[in-house]
Amino acid sequence: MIELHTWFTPNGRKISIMLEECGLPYTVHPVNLGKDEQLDPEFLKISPNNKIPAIVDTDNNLSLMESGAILLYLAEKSGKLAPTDEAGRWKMAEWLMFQMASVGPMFGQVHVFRRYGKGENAGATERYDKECRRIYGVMDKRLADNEYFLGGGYSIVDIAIFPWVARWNWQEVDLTEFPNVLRWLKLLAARPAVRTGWNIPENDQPLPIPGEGEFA
Ligand SMILES: N[C@@H](CCC(=O)N[C@@H](CS)C(=O)NCC(=O)O)C(=O)O
Repeated sequence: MIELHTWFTPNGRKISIMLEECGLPYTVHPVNLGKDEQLDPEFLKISPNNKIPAIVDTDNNLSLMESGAILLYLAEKSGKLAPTDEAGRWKMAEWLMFQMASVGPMFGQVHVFRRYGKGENAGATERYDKECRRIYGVMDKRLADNEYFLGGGYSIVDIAIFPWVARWNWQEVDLTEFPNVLRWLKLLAARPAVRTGWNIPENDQPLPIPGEGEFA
């Protein structure tokens, strides 16, 4: 049984979506970031960097922080959503690192400066907007030649990137400028597991899909 410690943020949603997709049994332990529950000494024992998501696998008592590591673990445990051939596994490592090092940190800064900071720091807003749009361009090019991020099909890489792109409205990005990303976003948003995972822990932040309205 997987114990999932999470909140309804892009990094948290990666893992609830993965658990819904791979079918492993799990329980949800909400960590309310608005109440600083990520700083609770009990939580720090499983997530020393005081961030969600984190998991405990009660089958072997292993605890893990860092969403990329958790996705790899769950893929291996379930035998799902990761390529098994050598080249495919390295492409998975490559694009997963791209998500962890570029998409997450840079889009996160856009959310801070554009949404929460209301554009008050013009220099930072411009810097991260520019980098965010550059990254959208990289993803659009990749998805022009591939239905999903990996040639072998739907994988943990798509799951890692999806919750960040699904916040295109917070980033004030016009997705019609990135038509391949838009196609891919709609493809993933149509998956029942993605919609269920988006709403864990239950929240009032619907999933906005351009041209298709919002889904809870
Ligand atoms: N690299 C980490 C980042 C995790 C992260 O930034 N989590 C945020 C929510 S999306 C968090 O817990 N923030 C609380 C804090 O920084 O105190 C991962 O991918 O798991």
